[in-house]
Amino acid sequence: MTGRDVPGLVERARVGDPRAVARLISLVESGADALPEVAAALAPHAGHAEVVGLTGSPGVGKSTTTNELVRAYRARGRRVGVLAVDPSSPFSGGAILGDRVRMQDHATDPGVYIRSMSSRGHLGGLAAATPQAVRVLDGAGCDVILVETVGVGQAEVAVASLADTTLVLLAPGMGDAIQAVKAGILEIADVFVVNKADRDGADATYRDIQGMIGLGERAPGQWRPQVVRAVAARGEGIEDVLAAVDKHRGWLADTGELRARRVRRAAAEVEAIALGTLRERLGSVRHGTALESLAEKVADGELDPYAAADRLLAAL
Ligand SMILES: Nc1nc2c(ncn2[C@@H]2O[C@H](COP(=O)(O)OP(=O)(O)O)[C@@H](O)[C@H]2O)c(=O)[nH]1
Ligand SMILES: [Mg+2]
Repeated sequence: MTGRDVPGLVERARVGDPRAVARLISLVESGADALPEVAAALAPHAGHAEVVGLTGSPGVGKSTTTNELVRAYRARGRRVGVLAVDPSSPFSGGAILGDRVRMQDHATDPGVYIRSMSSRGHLGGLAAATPQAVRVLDGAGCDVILVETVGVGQAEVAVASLADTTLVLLAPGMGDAIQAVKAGILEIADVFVVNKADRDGADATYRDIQGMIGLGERAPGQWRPQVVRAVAARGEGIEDVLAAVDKHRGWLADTGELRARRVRRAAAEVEAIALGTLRERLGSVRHGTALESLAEKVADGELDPYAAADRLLAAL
């Protein structure tokens, strides 16, 4: 492709040029052909940022909390990146537009980089683009990267596998505590934030979730999810959220779990890339002869499918 000076873009991003950061994220969003080059240029600069995921039902207060966390981290002098990921939205409207407006608080702060990502226009899908976008922000010198995902099920799990620390937001009266357990969210949450604590029922939600955590079995030395109350709309409880995140961070570092998580994450990423490549190659075989002729043999009972698969892989 012409005019794509990836190493140059990475150099500019590293000194805080927001246009270079934007360009790099666009490159990783736009698809597979640019990804290897960008990833290679970023690799020496990765691994510095603390990645914090925020997830929970729509309307629970993720963006409001993210906005307040940005403010709090900036007050500590840290550079912050925000990725607002909305896998449910094929268009960039609705919630994401609202997020953009809210995030205008930080629009002129050079220490903050904010990007919304929807599922629109991702060849490799959000699941492939988001970790690369995190790498871009990491390489660009962000100390903290907040990843907000509107989540039900899969998306939440995806955020958890991306983040060092995962915050799950709940709000009173949404039956969230119960839903959380059903959806397996208890396993991914490092910190629960009972937001909208100004509303009736917040204490009950707090008690519910504490009760659920109490029921969970935990080996000695394992992390016990923290539960924090907040009124994000008024900036209340944000210091407590930060304290819980820091505590988790300390635990990650002390136990070696930070590296273990990152290795697991990298393994999943490498595996996904390898499988994608493999699928592409198999696809190209399909139009040729190898898969087709093997398939004919299997269909005619001349070969069993396992032997055929072995032959197919050997031919690659
Ligand atoms: N009462 C109350 N409303 C809140 C609180 N935090 C956020 N909200 C409101 O809840 C709505 C949804 O918040 P938003 O941050 O966009 O939720 P998201 O969809 O999870 O990102 C907005 O109208 C917020 O102003 C809170 O602590 N208390
Ligand atoms: Mg939001």
